[in-house]
Amino acid sequence: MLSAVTAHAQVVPPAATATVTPLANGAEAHLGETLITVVALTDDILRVRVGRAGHLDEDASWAVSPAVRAQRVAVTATSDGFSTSALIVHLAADGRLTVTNRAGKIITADAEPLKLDGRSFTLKKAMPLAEHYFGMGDKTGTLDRRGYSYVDWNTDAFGFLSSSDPIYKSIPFFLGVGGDGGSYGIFLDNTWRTWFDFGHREENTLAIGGPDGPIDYYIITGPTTAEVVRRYTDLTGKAPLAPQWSLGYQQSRYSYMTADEVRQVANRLRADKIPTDVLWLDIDYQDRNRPFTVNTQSFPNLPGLISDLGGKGFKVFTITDLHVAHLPGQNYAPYDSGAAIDAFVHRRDGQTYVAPVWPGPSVFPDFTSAKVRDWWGGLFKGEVNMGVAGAWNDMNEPAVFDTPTKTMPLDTVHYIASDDFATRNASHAELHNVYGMENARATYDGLRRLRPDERAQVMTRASYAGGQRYSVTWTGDNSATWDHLRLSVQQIINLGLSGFSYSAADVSGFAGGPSADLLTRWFEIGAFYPIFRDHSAKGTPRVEPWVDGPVHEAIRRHFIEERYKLLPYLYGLAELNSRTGDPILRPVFYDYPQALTMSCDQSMTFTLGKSLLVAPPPRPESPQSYDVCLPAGGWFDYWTGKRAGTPQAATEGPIQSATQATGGARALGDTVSETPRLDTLPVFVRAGTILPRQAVVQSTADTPQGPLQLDIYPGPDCMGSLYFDDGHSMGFTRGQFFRQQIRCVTTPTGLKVTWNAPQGRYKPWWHDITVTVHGWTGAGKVTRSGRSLASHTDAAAETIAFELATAPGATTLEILK
Ligand code: NBV
Repeated sequence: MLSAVTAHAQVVPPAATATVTPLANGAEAHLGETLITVVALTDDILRVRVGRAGHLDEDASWAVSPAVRAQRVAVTATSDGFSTSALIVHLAADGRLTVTNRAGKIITADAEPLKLDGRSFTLKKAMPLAEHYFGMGDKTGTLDRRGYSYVDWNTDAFGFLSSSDPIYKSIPFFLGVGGDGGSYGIFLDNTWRTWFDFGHREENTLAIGGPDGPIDYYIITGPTTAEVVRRYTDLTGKAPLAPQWSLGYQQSRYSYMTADEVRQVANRLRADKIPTDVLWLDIDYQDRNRPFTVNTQSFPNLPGLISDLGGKGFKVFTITDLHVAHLPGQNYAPYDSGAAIDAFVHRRDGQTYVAPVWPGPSVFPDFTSAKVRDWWGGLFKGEVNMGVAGAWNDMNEPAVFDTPTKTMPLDTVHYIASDDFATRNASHAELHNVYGMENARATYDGLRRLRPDERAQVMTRASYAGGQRYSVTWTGDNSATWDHLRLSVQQIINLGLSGFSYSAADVSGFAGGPSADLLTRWFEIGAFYPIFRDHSAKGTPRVEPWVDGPVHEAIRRHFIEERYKLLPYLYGLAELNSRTGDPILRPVFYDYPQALTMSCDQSMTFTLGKSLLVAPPPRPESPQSYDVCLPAGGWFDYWTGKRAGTPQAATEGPIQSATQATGGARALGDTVSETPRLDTLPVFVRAGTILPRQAVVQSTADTPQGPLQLDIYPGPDCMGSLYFDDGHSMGFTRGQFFRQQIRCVTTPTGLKVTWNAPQGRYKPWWHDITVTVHGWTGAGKVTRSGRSLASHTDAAAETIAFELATAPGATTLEILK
């Protein structure tokens, strides 16, 4: 039976039988009027395009650059398709597509032939029982998308629930994980209102469709999940390396209403020794909510304020919404200069589209025109001159007041003059979902042009696939509930798998007011978010770290400080992300595929990089004990530095077996039982980690006092990397960085630690290094090139520690029993 979504769909005329024709880099099939082409961009990435009336739609994209789309790899033709070195592609007589690996295991297969009805389309894919689905950006629901359906339509979703859909972003990309052929992803590059149904309406059928737009999708194969995410970001772009200060703690409020209030908050943060890097100014710093203005009554000297704050180590982010106040003839430069170049979106009758948002009647820049983006980016000159560090683009779904659809009419006319699109008018129905991304792109490019040697950062609310090239994001107007705290972790994990490595959720919840316990727990978990920002709505109780008294403040400070200690590790992850696309915050199965089949409730568990596993209570409001399944290989407790659990093979008792063996030192993972306490959060370190940390600073503007700390947790594949640069300029692109790999191997006599020669020309802040080896019992002796180094063991802590007075070049140390 046809589901409701596809009730009007018709099967492509049954008389048609495909003839498969080889192409230089793929194959094509003609089915009556329909043309299906499959080409191999690489051995692991296929692009599938369907032409409805014998020819393909325009080959253009907001997400995938022309150079990437032009990539091709040689293929071998077969009777019904082709093969690459990794994949075999079959096109059946009815046009159904099946992709297998070279061993013949199915990666993804059409369950039914494509259905077309006019411009609308439905693709149905097989949905093996073992497969689970992730990605799709900030979508709500659960971590796993199986059993849910979603619509991609960027929506201002104030007060959204964990079942609301659609919300702010449209990232039409998902991963299938757990199937026979390995992990894969499908990215539908269609900006119209599309939908994805993961077996919700029709059991075990994955259906994808839309009313219009190109049928143009990429099959990205792994077989590992990490390879799929890396390849998805090869297609849609890597996030630029963030400034280091953006990894610090950030304090925001809608709104700090006056300069004095901002100073008070800043002073209290410093007085209470709450490390903080960024303060945010929301819409009330502006004159009557007009973008690119300042309310000089309440902020009489904004540049002076920013400079004073800078002196105390704070950066300032200001909000600049896209809606320009409609103020013709009133000397409002953003309107006048925009009108002069016809920069605003039009109504169907050719008039400028005017609609109410924060400033009152407003006009909307046509961000799909390169000329308009340039103009918009140039408007940030004032902010840059004031010393603003980053820009916040809100409301860019775009949100419009007083209309039931919350956005502009679908027939509003945008202008496309950009990238390799044909220059043309286009409806809002086509461009709605990319509007926010192009707004952020205009802002980002503007900031980069205005300050060419500084890294730029833009925080956007709405976006599309590839938006990570221009912006970081947050999950919008969440609420101060335990449910939202839970949801935030799942959203940030899925955003990371969807290219957005840098995301935040408002710590405290935007709407409502958290209990003291909820706020404290949110600080603890937020301290491990990629972007850590406390933000709350007007009219709600205040939620700065101190609001519930000294006991709560001390716990919150402790976690904020811990984040600052971890900055060398976090910044290393940011740098890795900029090259590979590996998310900073990941689902456990990203690096440990066995986690997918573990018995514990893993819905709140995540890893930061491969080495740290953070395991909040799966029901964060509940005092009940819970189990944490640690992947095989061995783990240490981050807080005590001691081994966590015991190998199941070695002992019974409180430790239960986890999953199937995967080889390695500890074939079976441990299960650790945790009893929630408000002042603690279980965090584990992978055995085989060399973790760099630093002394606490009050902001990244301060130089950490003391040595670089390296904690070695011996285990399989033991390694760590050091990455340092100046944290803010583009110097790292010209060799101004410091990179060093360190490895360790357990030997019969102890441990061998090898430093590779460092790369790059940057001199980091540290001179000496304190090395602490964990899991060390008994006496020990450290030697470097045959000479002994002073060391001390701590039997209670099970460590041996020593100092290196000078940063080692290529060198090997031995720590002997
Ligand atoms: O600019 C005000 C708020 C902002 O604080 C929030 O983070 C955004 O998501 N903004 C929405 C507009 C009004 C929300 C009620």
